[in-house]
Amino acid sequence: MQSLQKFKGIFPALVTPFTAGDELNLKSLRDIIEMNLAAGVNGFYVCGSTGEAFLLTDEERKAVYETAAEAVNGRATLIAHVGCVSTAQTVSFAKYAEKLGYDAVSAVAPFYYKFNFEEIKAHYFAVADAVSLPVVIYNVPVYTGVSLSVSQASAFLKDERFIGIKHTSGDYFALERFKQAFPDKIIYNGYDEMCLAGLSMGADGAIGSTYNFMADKFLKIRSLFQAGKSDEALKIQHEANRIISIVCELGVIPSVKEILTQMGYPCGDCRRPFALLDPSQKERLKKEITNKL
Ligand code: MN9
Repeated sequence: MQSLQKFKGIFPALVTPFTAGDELNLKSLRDIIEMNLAAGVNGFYVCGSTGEAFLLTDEERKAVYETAAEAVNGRATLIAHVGCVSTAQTVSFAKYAEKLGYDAVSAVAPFYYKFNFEEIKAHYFAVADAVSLPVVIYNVPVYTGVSLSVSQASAFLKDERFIGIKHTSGDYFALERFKQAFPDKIIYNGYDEMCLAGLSMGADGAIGSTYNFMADKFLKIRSLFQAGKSDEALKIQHEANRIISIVCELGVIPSVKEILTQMGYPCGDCRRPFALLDPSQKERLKKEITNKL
């Protein structure tokens, strides 16, 4: 089997910055990528939930894939999240990512219509059949309503084209079972606030929203964990979780974008229906997070 080493580690789920006029701010996107490369991240997850994928037009989504690929230029691993409700659209984004030289594609389960597992399976296999890139399943029950069981995950992982799962769930029993059943595959922890829990149950890496602005903390958590220093890793997780509590209270994506804006990477607002942060909330993020980073 191909070496999956390059898929391990800490991957920011990139935000999609907008201008004040609600256009893509591709300069900020490049700058955020550069700042994270300097921090030492292992790769990026492009156009995921954090990237407001479902609030972008097809053209915008393609422009984000394109800009990220150009900006990274082989210096880190790139995973394109190509998930859509429609199989044809998902396949078309996957082909686009392949053309741009991405290392893998990933997709949420098709959502909204409560598709049955056979339908979901056919959706993912259509992607795997259409491109020669490896596929990472994105298990995110909180958004899709689809929670993959270990036997369902096996339907994918036993096929070598499926190289892993991004598991955004508090079910660490399932994470541990995925990894135990498929030790050679890549399991990503999804919830940043439980990164250390994921690593300790066998995760090979983590993909997350807050890594956009504090990847350094999670790179340290991972290396301390690998060095057997879980107690020190937990201290950093506590520091991160002070921040994540506030971010979750005010809204994850709007807060992550506001913190980046305060750091000098203008990200604009999230797209409606996301609510705007008010000035007092922005002030709180500055005082309690940005000024203390
Ligand atoms: O990509 C993100 N999960 C979701 C992973 O968007 C559902 C996480 O990074 C969370 O935003 C974060 C805050 O709960 O852990």
